[in-house]
Amino acid sequence: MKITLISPNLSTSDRYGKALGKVGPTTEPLGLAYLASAIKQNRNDFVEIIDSAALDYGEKELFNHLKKTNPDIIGVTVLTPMYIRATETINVAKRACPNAKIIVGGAHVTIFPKQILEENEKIDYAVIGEGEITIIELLNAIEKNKVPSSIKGIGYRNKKSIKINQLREFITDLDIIPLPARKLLPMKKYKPAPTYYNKLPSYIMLTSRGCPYRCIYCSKIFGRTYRHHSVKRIIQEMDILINKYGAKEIIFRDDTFTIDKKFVRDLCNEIINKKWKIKWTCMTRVNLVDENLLKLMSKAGCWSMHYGVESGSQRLLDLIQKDIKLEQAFKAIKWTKKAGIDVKAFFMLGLPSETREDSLRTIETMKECGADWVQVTITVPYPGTKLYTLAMQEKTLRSFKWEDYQTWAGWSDKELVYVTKGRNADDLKRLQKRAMREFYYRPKFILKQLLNLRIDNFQMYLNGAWALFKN
Ligand code: B12
Ligand code: SF4
Repeated sequence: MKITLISPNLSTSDRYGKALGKVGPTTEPLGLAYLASAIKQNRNDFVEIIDSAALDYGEKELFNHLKKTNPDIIGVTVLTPMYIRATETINVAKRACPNAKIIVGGAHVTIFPKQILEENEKIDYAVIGEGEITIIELLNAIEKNKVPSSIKGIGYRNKKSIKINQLREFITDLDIIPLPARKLLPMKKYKPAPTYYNKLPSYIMLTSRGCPYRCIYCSKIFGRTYRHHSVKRIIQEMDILINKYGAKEIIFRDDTFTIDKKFVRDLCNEIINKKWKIKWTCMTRVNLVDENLLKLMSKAGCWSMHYGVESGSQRLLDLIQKDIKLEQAFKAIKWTKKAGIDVKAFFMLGLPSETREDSLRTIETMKECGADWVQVTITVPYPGTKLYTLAMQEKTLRSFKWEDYQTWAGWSDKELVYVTKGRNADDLKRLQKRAMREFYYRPKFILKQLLNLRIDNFQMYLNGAWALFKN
């Protein structure tokens, strides 16, 4: 069969507004690359990936492309804010290839499999959760014209009714999944956000899936059980990124990179043994690092760590079940800096019951915590999270238009999806900009960046500074 997997074109200006959109990231849709390699390993199909955002495909380009390939199966990945773009993509796909079967998957489908099938008759199958095993079983069934009633982890139409099958267990041994098929992606087109890299090419990679923590705003589509690849397999993937794609940097996009410290130590030691010049960054929690681990990570090439600090109010940290203390955050940032690693801290404004004073406290904490970079987003209750349930109960959700579910609304003309009681949307939007300006326009910050300035990062800083200035 011929299979085309598509990531819809939700552009950076759609996501971050016009000014910030210019420096927004275009990164690899790894989920589709994992699916493609699983299909290639198990079946003799032709598989291609269209990353519409990276290729900047409009409807015309997508239509012409699909008309030419004429696939039997079209798979579309869907995150919540790209739902409308995914619907447009499916409409174009059906116009170009009326007989193709449409399969959808991704976070939004995992949360709403039934609704999606109800809302869009053009969709034949919804894949729930991890897709690598499910897609093979589903393709086998489609090829044999069988009703997929016994395939775990799918939703489908049976005559006039919609069936949601039993859920599939998460994959325990991640190494059984083949390496993602990056050769099907336009690798030269990818560029992370400015604060995620120093040198290009910089590519994303995952070492694990799942997170045992319970933050109420998080869509944990890969469950609570943490699973990681073997060090051998990770080194093999890094080797490909470095030697085949010329990566100068790697961004480990795991939800929580240092859950298993022994594993991270083993990985760092192996990277050091390799004597690679590769630099890398990762994301983790402030309660999951210590001084020795950070020193080793620095020695292995880690140049930047990203921590979710979220709020300057301990009351709010407890309320969102972040399970960290503010002092822990300050300590972790201090240790990280001491180990020679830059820190980027994530903060949220507009948490449930957050007062204006709390917001201002968060902005002060941003400046006091010692981070080199910060990211300040406005709270969005994504469906499937505890926060979404809470907002539904409180009746504080203001929009069910999924395209509004963006955390950078302060930078665009988008409506805020959620405003906690007693707060005002315009004020929250203003505070999001003010937070960034107050942090990045400090003389201390500017001086440090001027001292760090090199030809290869000059443009990056210029773009970032211009985006802030214009707003
Ligand atoms: C890297 C990343 C990004 C990158 C983009 C990556 C990309 N190009 O896809 C950047 C930084 C740009 C990004 C941005 C955003 N992200 Co993000 N991101 C991630 C992250 C950390 C990893 C994604 C990944 O590669 N996963 C690994 C692969 C294997 O998983 P996957 O893509 O889900 O694919 C698997 C299955 O879902 C399924 N599947 C997926 N698609 C399909 C399609 C078919 C046909 C089939 C059969 C199966 C299938 O099979 C795949 C293999 O198992 C995830 C968290 C996570 N752990 O997944 C969050 C996550 C996906 N992001 C999230 C969010 C909220 C956002 C933003 C909206 C945030 C914002 N600023 O507003 C934006 C939206 C961007 C957009 N394009 O719409 C949420 C999604 C919630 C939701 N309801 O949609 C997640 C789950 C984080 C979280 N824990 O809450 N993100
Ligand atoms: S926000 Fe991070 S630490 Fe919290 S549950 Fe989600 S992945 Fe885990």
